[in-house]
Parts: sequence; structure tokens; C-alpha cells
Amino acid sequence: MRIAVVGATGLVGGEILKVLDERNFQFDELMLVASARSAGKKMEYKGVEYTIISMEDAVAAKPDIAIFSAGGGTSLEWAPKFAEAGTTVVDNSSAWRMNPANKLIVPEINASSLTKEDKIIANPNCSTIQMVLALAPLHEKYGLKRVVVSTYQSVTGTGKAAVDQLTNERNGVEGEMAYPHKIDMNVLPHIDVFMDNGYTKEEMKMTNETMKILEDDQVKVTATTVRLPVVGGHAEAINAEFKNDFDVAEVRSILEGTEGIIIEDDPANNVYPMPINAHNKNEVFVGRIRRDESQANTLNMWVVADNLRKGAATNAVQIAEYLVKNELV
Ligand code: A2P
Ligand code: 11C
Repeated sequence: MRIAVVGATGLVGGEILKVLDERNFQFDELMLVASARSAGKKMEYKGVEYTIISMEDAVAAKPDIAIFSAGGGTSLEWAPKFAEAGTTVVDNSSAWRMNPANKLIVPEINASSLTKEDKIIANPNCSTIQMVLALAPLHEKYGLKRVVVSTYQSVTGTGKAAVDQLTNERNGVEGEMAYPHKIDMNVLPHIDVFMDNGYTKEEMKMTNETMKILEDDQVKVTATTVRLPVVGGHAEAINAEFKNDFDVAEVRSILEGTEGIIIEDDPANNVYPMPINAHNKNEVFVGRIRRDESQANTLNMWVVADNLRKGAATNAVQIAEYLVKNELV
């Protein structure tokens, strides 16, 4: 097994390396790949010094798997070249997600659809992954009709520049702005670019990717995505209407039994999911599970996950693990 991490110097790339280590992913060779700016530079991983290689050299090396986290433009240009060389690409960007020929995978939900023919596999957006992991088993049982979701997202979703902006503002230091406004002591109802319909691209990702993963174009999702001065993970207030009625205790027990989900729901003792606790964890945390008393068959819940982990690196590494385990590479 020869594996390449493309975007190894970035925030998600660094997290992928940590997750590969923590999950004891077995490889014979690891290639750390980044832009021409970084090629030739040294990087240490698990006490071993690696020379960062260029995209050209990585394609030529024909790794078995390349986990990409180097932006949509890089994926669009380079993923097909890797695929053509026989490498299976697991791509973290939005470049291939909605392409009908590419699968959009959350392993606990739909990894079984993968075959050897899938050469560019898309990892969903972080906010979609944590929402859909909690909704999928409930959809199966009660039939999901409509979701109204508001997000509270960590600056880590934007990358290093945004973490620097928050840190600089907090320390009273002048620096580059990753956002159009101050982020510390503020809340921005704006993630990714605005589209003609008045929604942001992040909001439309949550709508479109959810339908694709659940393989149900009747499921309606409307989202408001919001950036907060937080670093540990994304939180989401999810209001889900089902076709059939449910029992709240049964909902809780279904979620308790879902791989990758941890219930933190003990309001009497102030226990509910928070980014500060989800940070560096691979699971999705669910709490505040309660019936929406204003409407039939409708549930409210609060879902938190580290967006760099299950929202990106962990999900991608799980896909790679599935490919290896099932001899698809
Ligand atoms: P580099 O460090 O050489 O710029 P983040 O989102 O945290 O800023 O990380 C982005 C990652 O994507 C970095 O590893 C960055 O490498 C990599 N990257 C950016 N542009 C390219 C490119 N054109 N080709 C390969 N890697 C790229
Ligand atoms: C954010 N969700 O928090 C975004 C980052 O489509 O993979 C991930 C963008 C994407 O800003």
C-alpha cells in the first residue's frame, strides 16, 4: 500500500496525517505532496523526515490511494491525472461531489456502493457529513420529509488564514483578513460565496449533498450557515420533519446504536455537545433531542463534530480504510 497525502502542509492535510497515525493505517510508503511552493521542503512525520514532492512527481509515482485536500481547483485539474495513472483519489474538495459519475461517500451510510471502478471518490462537505450521519438512520426508520438547519461553524473550516485572523484579532495584532469582517466577538451569516438565489454555496451544499447521499431527491433541506469565533468544530441546530411519527426514546436508542455517533444529552446535568469537547474527536455528538411541539412528526436536535475530523480527515481516511479492507485498490 502506497499512499499520498495531497495538501499535506494544510490544516486538513495535517489532520489526515494524525488520523492515519491514530488509526494505525498500514502503508509501505507515504508521499507528502503540496504545491510547487513547498516541493523540496522537509516535513517531519512520526519522527521521520520526508521531502515534500510536487504534483507531477506524485502522479508519476502512481500511489495506490491519494487523499486530496488542496482545494477544488487543484482537485479538478489533478484528480483525473492521478486516476488515469491508476491511483484511487479520495477528494475532500467540492470539485467532484455533485458529478453524477462520482460517488459521495459517508462510510457508515453508503460505502458499500464503492467498486474498483470508482477512481475519484468525493468526501462530502463537513457540515453535510455530521448532519447526514445523524439523519440517515432516522430517515430509514421514519422517512425524512424536510430539514431546517442552522449552523454554527468553526473558523478552521476556512483554513489556516482564518485561524490566524481570529488569533491576531484576539491578540490585538494587525494581519491579513480571511473574512470580509472581524470574526472575534462577531457572527457572520456568510460561509463561502453568495449565489443568485440569495443562499451561500455552503447552504446549497447542505441541500444538494444530503439528497445525493440519502439517494432521495424528495428530501427537502433549507440551511442558514453561520461562522463563529470558534475553533473546535461545527455545531448545528437541526429541525427534521418525518413522514411518520416517532417515539423520542426510540430516536435516542436508534442514534445510540449508530456507528460514529455519541449521545450527549442530559440537560439536567448541563450535558450537551459542544465544540470544545468535540475537538480532536472522530465521532459526531448528538444532544438536545426533543420533539418539536409546534408541528407533527418533527424533531429538534443539536449536532456537533470536529469539522477537520469526521467532517474531513476522518471521513476520508475511513474511505481509504474501506477501499483497502475490501480490496478495491
Ligand atoms: P502549500 O502549503 O504548498 O501551499 P489550507 O487550506 O490549510 O491553506 O491548505 C491548503 C493545502 O493545499 C496546502 O497543503 C497547500 O500547499 C495545498 N495546495 C494549494 N495549492 C496547491 C496546488 N496548486 N497544488 C498542490 N497543492 C496545493
Ligand atoms: C467551512 N464547510 O466550514 C466549509 C469548509 O466544501 O469542503 C469546507 C468546504 C468544502 O468553511
